[in-house]
Amino acid sequence: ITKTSGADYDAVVIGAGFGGLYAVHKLRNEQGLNVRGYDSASDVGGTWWWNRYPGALSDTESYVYRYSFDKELLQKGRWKTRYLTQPEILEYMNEVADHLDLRRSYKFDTKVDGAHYNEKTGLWNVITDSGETVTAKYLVTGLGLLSATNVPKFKGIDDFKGRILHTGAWPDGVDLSNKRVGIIGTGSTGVQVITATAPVAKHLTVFQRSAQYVVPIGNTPQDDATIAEQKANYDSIWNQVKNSVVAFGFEESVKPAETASPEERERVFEAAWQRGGGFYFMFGTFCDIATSQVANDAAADFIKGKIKKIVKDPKVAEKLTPKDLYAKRPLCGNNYYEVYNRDNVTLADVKADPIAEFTPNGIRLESGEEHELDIVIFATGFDAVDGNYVKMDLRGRGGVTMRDTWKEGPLGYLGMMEVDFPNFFMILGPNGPFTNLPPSIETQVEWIADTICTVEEEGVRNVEPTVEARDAWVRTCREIADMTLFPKAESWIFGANIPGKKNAVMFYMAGIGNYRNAINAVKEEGYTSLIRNRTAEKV
Ligand code: FAD
Ligand code: NA7
Repeated sequence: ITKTSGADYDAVVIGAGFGGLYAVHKLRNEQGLNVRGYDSASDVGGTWWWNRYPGALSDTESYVYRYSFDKELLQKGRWKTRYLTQPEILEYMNEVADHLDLRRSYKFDTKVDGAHYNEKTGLWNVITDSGETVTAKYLVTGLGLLSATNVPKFKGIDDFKGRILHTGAWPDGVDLSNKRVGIIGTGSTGVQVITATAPVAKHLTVFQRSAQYVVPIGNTPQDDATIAEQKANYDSIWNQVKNSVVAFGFEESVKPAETASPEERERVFEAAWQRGGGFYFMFGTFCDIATSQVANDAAADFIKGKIKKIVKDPKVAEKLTPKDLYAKRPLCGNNYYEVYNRDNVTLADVKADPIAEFTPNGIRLESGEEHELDIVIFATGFDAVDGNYVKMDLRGRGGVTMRDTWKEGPLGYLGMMEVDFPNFFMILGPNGPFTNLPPSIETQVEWIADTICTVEEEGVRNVEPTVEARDAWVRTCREIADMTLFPKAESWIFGANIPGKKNAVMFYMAGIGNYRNAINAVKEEGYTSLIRNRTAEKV
């Protein structure tokens, strides 16, 4: 790096999840930069440091929910089941941090309140809540796309005498046994925490606003022979993953359901139901479930049929049956619908009878029905993708704020850069790939590190995308999304879960293989879409 920049650090990295940790490794260990990392958490792990709720696990298969870049780490990997639980992932991330000696570059328990680009110095001023301000030439953000918690406001919440918890900020030492527990939310997190809580709580009341399509997770034990085979075949496994669509370690189907016979559809869906896995059910069965109404209806009808068979009380089964498309993040769970056959579980349909208020003893619905509760768990999700960016006081050229830049919805070039934010790189920023995330994170961090290396070699003072390139990328993401059914379902993928948030495309939905080709082309074409200034700017 040009040591003439005069900055305290060559790069500041925010976040110590999969993204931030790999960025610190690439920039510090491989490129020799002087790097400072921050995280508001007390240690490494990101998502897996914060989300300690009962039942928390990844639904990406264990052998591909990890970094691929380090063969030694891959061979050391330990797992017992098809999916990794939160404690196992956290342990893995600690192991990575030790193995690569990453912790010494971090300040934990430190939130970055803001970062301002100074055009005179060409540096970022990074302001933390510990009162420290540092300067850096590059700002790399791994703030997490499912990280800023969404805590809906309810009337009377301060009067509630019990305890309120959010799954995404779960404290240690919570005991749900023998308690009257309420869970608000039935997304991916809700499904996990509901199935884990029902067997231990005295009573569980689920407050469901949207009924969901949930297939079995199939978290089977993995025998040594399977694991040894996965480890022996990592080169071909990662090659497949990085050239696939959703990067989940299975071959996506190439067969359309539209033209399959009813018998074949039934056979394929039933096999997927027995196998388990939400992304597999949506993308491994047929190739058109996310794009064709006919195929989508077929998959949805199959799941609706299962609900009817599994849930004993027809009234409860009806409440659990979704009315909309099967076009949100695909969910899977451990005997999810069976939970509602338990005597200690009540389903409150809060779309039909909304939550009116919290009372000192629990939650009262608009009908007047009151549920007495000791603990209420908010499984209400996140202000996804841009949430942590607009929460920060992030200011680029001329003091322009990210909040303003994204007021009509988040933009972003290649999911990594933004106009008027020089020397600024996002990991999993808006309009990045919608996949199993570690391989996409690696792809982005490698591209960011390559870009920094190139511009440093060229003696560039600052780099940012052109408006044309950014707008074209955003347009491409919109066009691809519009080819799918996803924009027609209301979920966090398009910002629909946050009251007042503008509906916007936030992902590149053409898959990791195409994404890798697109960003590699930018590099191979000599970064013509990036403005690279070599001289001091006129201010
Ligand atoms: P994160 O892990 O979210 O890390 C971001 C970090 O940045 C956090 O530690 C946060 O404290 C820190 N931070 C943010 N803002 C600031 C600030 N201003 N100052 C200081 N620190 C800050 N993905 C999958 O691919 N498969 C799965 O099965 C899967 N399951 C999931 C289950 C749950 C419950 C959740 C919440 C997410 C899941 N995800 C899954 C998505 C998951 O977030 C990603 O896979 C991955 O962990 C993201 O890593 P990251 O480093 O980008 O962000
Ligand atoms: P999600 O998928 O956004 O789910 C949140 C749930 O909370 C969902 O069922 C919401 O209902 C419900 N919700 C949100 N606000 C309210 C209010 N005000 N009242 C009642 N119910 C509400 O978040 P998750 O954490 O489950 O999953 C997000 C991702 O993180 C997931 O992909 C995993 O990878 C981890 P709605 O559907 O909006 O009607």
